[in-house]
Amino acid sequence: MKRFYFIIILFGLICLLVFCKQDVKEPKPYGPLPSERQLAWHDMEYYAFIHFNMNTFTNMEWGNGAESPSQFNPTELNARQWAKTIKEAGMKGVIITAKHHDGFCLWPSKFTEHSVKNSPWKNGKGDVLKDLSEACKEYGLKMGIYLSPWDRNHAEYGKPEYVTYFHDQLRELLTNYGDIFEVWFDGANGGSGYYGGANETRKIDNKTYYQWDTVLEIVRGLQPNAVIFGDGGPGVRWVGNEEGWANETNWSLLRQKEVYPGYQKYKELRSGHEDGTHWIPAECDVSIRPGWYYHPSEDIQVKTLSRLVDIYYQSIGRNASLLLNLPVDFRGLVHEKDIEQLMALKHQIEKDFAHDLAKGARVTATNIRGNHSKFKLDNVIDDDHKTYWTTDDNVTTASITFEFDVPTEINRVLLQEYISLGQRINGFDVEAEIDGNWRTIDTQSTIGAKRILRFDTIEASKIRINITNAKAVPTISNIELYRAPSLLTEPTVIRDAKGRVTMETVDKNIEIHYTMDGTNPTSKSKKYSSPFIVNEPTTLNVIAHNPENNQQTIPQTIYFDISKEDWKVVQVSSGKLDDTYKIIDDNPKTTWTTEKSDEAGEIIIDLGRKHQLQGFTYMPMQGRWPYGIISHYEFSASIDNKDWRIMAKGEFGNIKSSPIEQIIKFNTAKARYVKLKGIKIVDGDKRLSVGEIGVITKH
Ligand code: FUL
Repeated sequence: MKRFYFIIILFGLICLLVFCKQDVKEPKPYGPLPSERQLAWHDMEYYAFIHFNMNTFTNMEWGNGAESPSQFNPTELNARQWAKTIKEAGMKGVIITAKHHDGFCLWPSKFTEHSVKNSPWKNGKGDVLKDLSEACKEYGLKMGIYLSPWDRNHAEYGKPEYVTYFHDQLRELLTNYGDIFEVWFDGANGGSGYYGGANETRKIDNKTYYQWDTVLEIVRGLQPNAVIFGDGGPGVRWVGNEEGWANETNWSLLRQKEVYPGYQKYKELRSGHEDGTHWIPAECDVSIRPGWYYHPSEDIQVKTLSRLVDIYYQSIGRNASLLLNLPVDFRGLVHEKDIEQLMALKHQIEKDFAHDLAKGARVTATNIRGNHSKFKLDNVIDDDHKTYWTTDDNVTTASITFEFDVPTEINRVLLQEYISLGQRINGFDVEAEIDGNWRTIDTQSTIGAKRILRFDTIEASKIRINITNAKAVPTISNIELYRAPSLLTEPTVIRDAKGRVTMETVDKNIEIHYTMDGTNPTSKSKKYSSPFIVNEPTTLNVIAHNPENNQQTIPQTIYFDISKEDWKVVQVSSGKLDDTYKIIDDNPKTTWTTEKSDEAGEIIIDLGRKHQLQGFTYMPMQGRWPYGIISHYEFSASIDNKDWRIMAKGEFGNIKSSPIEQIIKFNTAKARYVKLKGIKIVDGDKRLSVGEIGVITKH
């Protein structure tokens, strides 16, 4: 009998369990939701922009439309090299400037003569879009197109005829090159241009002129899976800067009706609109160099690893995607320097996310929806982004705790909401139990598709994530915890005009070691701790060393000549005298320039005492738009500022393309005064500019 009751009770319990389980439903979706095509786009995360077009050959950022197709002539164009690079860098696709504002088309459009078909490249038989789409197929990349609405070449720009042309070209691009994942429309618009020879200014109404409804129909009809990028989407929105960052608070939502191409309050796009009416997530577009297009002078300005790492965390780590631009050069190749940095970034990110510590931890939560396995906590560590953890209805605050067997070092937390049901969380913090005490590590607002928090390494026995504010029950598909290694980058070594040498690394856990006797530095060499004085000619050999894993950078050799403490600029042919300290402040970033037309600008410096000179250095103006760079010089020396002897005269070869420090040696002479004269200035500019002047002494 007893056995009978037992079976009945057991049966009852099983029924109850089955009944309860069936009762646990998915939470209701909340707010605007992403479409299937947007969800596929979210998965892309990191993809390349390629700016390559007429501007590559004219050394411009914006051509005015009067360029001739004959100027487009890459010598080694190889789209497979682009695709291979992009794939190896860990990116999932590429968007190409099929047509930029100057109107030149990289494909042989049947609607214009202003295209590759009239260029010398492949005798007019080439098609860059075709080459790229084949290369993308080969390397498993998705392809997108940038088609500038503004066209400074087209004679009918501003009239309805141009809009027909724009739509026709869009159809052509969306028909002939396979699947397109994103169509990119730039906000820059209207203004001066060539316009078929009219050379005038034309204004259009950004909201109405291009007939965006028709554009949408064309894209949806021909490429239903493509998202449309614009200031206000409708598929993906601009992030409101071209520097590669979103705000920490970042909603994938916009009040769509308010935002149009060329939106004035574009800074709002960095956070989106919390009360947005549509799902329109942010994309961070940024170039690996200062410019979007290739300029040889920017070969020395490729973004550093630490800058790229910051960009990664401030875009992908802040609920946005990263569209990183590679300015393909005039050979038609991604430049070696850019590849080097791309791969450095890839390897660093791989190291940062090498070992997920959440996987080995015990996980508990304050609430699990219906205690049902469908919403179990394992879902946040199971690598399946389609499963998620969530809470009972009306429970919008909850905590998830990870407990380690032994205290564990952590400096990254990665979180993902299950966005198919909407973006819900608007407040969370991370706490750590350190030596038995709980400490708040970070307090933040939104999560979205992906959020990564970076913080100083802590050793914790538990990590707790508290959802403190959610618009509806939180749904979390993924949580990862990492201990990323310190970022090992070359140290920056600077000396100021007083001879004070300062060394710095981006990560404070990295050590700097150096020698001053010409030997190779190792981690056993003198460790840098605070600034020191170098007044006499000295060669420093420097490395950065990571004590965590014993890795170090390749030694850098830095030469400092006599310090400039006693120097004075005593005469300049024009320009402000009280600004002349910028010539000798040992800071190449500060620039001094002459003010007016100065046929042969010159600068006289008093070195304070006599030295045996055997050369001089000239650092041209740095920065994005330098001017006044000396191309032909004359350098003289004097004991008394009266009798002058010309020590060297000539040309700074290639200085326009490569504005780096120029080092000119001459026969030794004793002198206290030196004079640099600009005989010719780059581009025939009337002004003369100086980033820095130095001397090389004999010792
Ligand atoms: C801008 C354009 O004007 C730039 O030339 C570049 O194409 C960039 C991606 O978008 O607004």
